[in-house]
Amino acid sequence: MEEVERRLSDALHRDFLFEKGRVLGSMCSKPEEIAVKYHALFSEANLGNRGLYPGTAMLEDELIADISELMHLRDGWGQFVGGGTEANITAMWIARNLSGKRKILAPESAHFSMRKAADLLAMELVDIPLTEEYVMDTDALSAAMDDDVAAVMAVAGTTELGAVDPIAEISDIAEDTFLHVDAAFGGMVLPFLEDMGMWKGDWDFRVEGVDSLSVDLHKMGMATVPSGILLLKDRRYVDSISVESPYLTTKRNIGLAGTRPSGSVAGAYAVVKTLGREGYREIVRKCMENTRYLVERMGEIGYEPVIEPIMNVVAFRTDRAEEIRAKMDEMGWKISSVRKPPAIRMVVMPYVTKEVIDGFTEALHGI
Ligand code: 0PR
Repeated sequence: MEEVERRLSDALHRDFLFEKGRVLGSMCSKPEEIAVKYHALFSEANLGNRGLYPGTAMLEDELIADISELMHLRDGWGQFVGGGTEANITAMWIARNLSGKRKILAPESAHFSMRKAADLLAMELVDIPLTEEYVMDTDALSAAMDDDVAAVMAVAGTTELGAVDPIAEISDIAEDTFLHVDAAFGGMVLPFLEDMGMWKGDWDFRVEGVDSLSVDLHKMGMATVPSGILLLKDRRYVDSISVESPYLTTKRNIGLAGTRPSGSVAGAYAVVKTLGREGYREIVRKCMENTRYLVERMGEIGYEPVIEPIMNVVAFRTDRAEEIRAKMDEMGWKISSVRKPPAIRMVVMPYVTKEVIDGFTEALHGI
C-alpha cells in the first residue's frame, strides 16, 4: 500500500498542475472544490443504464434543462458526453443518418476532432477558408454548398483564437441543411460576455437553423473532466443515434457511449448550481481583465495579437512560434503554437493571474 501511494504521489507531482501557475496553454479549468467532492461521491452510478440510477438521471435532466435555457433551447434534447470530440462526432453521425449524405462543410479553424468524425463516419470533410478576421468565409461557404452536403458546422470560440463564426449568416446559407455549432469553449463564455455588454451576436439556438450545439463544462464550466454536453434542437433526432438495448433498464441506448460517468454529472450539477449566472459572470469578467493585461504586457515586449481577443484565448504573431514554444517549455512554461498564422497562443483561465502573466512575460522577454 505504501509503495503504491508513493508512486501515485510521485505521479501527481510530475503533472503540470494548474495551481503551479505555469500552464497558459490549456482550455481546462481547475475544477471547483464542490465539483471534485460530488464527482467522487457519485462515482458508482453508470448513466449508460439510467433506470438503475433515477437520482443521478434526475440531476442530468435538470442540468441539461439549465444549460439548454442558457443556450436558448426550448423543447430540445441533451445528454452528457465525453467532451467536444464525442459531441462533434455524434452531431455528424446524426446529420449523416438524417440526410443520407456524406459531405461536411467546416471552417479551416474547426477542431481536429472533425477529422476523426469524418474518418469514422466515412464522410468527406471540406475545409472552408477563413476571412481576414479568421472566421468562416461565408462567400466560400455559399460557393461550396451543393446537393451532397450532409452538414455545415461552425465554431463559437475557436481553439486557437477564440473567434466566433458568423453563425446567423451561416444558417441563412445552410438553409435546410443540418447545422452544428461547436461551442465547446465559447459556450460557457459568450452568455456571460453578453450579460456584461462585452459581446453581441447570435451564436446559439436563437439562430433558427442551428440543429445541434456542444458545450464543455470541463473547459470554462469549472467542472471536472469529462463534462461534455451535446444539445439537439429536436428530440426526434435521437432516433438516428439509438439502438435497442434489450437487457438494460431502458429499451434504447442513445449515443456513442455505453457507460457514461455519473461523477461528472454530479460534479457539474454542484458547480453550476452554486456558481449560478452571477458566479460565472464574475469568473469571465476576471479572465477578460487578465486577458487585456496579458495583451498589454505582451505589447510592451513587442508582440501583437492576431485578432483583438473576443474571449480569454489570445494568440500573438511571431515567425518563431515553435522555437519560442519549445524554449518556454524547457523553462517549465506551457503554451501552444498556432500554424496559421504563425503565432504563440495562450488561454487565460482563472488560474492565470496577473502574477503568472508578469512571470511569463518576463521569461519570454529573456529568450
Ligand atoms: N471543439 C473545440 C472548439 C475545442 O477547443 C476542443 C478541445 C474540442 C472541440 C474537443 O474537446 P475535447 O478535447 O473535450 O474532446 N480543445 C482543447 C485542445 O484540443 C482541449 C484541450 C484542453 C487539450 C486542455 C489539451 C489540454 O491540456 O486544445
